[in-house]
Amino acid sequence: MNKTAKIFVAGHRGMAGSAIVRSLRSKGYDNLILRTRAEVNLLDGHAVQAFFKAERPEIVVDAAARVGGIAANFEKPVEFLVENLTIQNNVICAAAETGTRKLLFLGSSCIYPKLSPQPIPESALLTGSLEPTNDAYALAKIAGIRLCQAYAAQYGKNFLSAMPTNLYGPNDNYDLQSSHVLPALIRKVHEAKAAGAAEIPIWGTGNPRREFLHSDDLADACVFLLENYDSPEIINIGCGEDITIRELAETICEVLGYRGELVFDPSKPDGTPRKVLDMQKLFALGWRPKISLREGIRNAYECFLESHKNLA
Ligand code: GFB
Repeated sequence: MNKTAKIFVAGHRGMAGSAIVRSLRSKGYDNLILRTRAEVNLLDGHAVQAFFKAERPEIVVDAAARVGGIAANFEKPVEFLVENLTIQNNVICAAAETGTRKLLFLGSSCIYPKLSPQPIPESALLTGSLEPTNDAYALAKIAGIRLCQAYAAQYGKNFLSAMPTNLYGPNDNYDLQSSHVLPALIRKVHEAKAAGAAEIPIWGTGNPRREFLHSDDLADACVFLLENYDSPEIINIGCGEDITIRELAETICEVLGYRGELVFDPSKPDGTPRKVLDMQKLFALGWRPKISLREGIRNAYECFLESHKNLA
């Protein structure tokens, strides 16, 4: 990929998009086109088409999506389905119509069936029923994958789709109702420690297993794919290692220096029992993650403190 290529990163203010922008810049890609929602609302098809016609980006990374944790997905399936279908249709179709040379669409590990073989190979897609707590989001992402593959098959477009595992990092969402587990637990542990509380509540049984990847590793993998991968076949992005939610909570308590008790609430949903990606395909191409979970949690906590210092 040419260092002067004109690259549009959709969703550049989100956790994944902002990490991809940092990674592109650090690798010498400076011709980035970035637009806030106020400048180009990706839900507005006319605005998106006008933007693509005016700018004609050579490369597009679609990291724009409505995202959220298990509760947000479960409570707002309409928004997760409609907004994600709309944004991705607008971006992918406009890119195709205005001559974008290569497009990377970000999916999610939740596209795979609830009871997939573990670790989950790319071939598990559409082989079984989805996890009900996030099937709206998963179905939208599956439609995005299929749209990229259809453009590749019908019009020869170099549109690829990558499936990131559960992500965390700078610019994460720390709202306790809508966030994912890792930022939620950072916040809960921080607040319990500050208040001298004896315990913290954890949703579910603590038994589900999840894989966690720092957004800077995700971004590094995305740039690697832009530079080295040209196939409509989906490809996983993870670290290939998982832990239980209980182990995650214990690790966060250790890193933040909190010694209270973990109190599990089984009335809250566990979601899918296990989700760890099979990383053979991307690892065989020569990519590896660099950030350990402890190091990543330390970094995420520093970012949390920085962004919440005015609230303290
Ligand atoms: O990260 P999370 O919200 O989503 O929850 P998923 C993972 C696990 O952590 C579940 C438990 O078993 C939760 O019950 N958990 C424990 C908590 N305490 C908490 C808490 O305070 N907050 C949250 N949020 N969870 C998401 C999908 O599934 O995976 C998204 O909903 C997306 O669509 C993402 O695909 C990658 O890992 O279950």
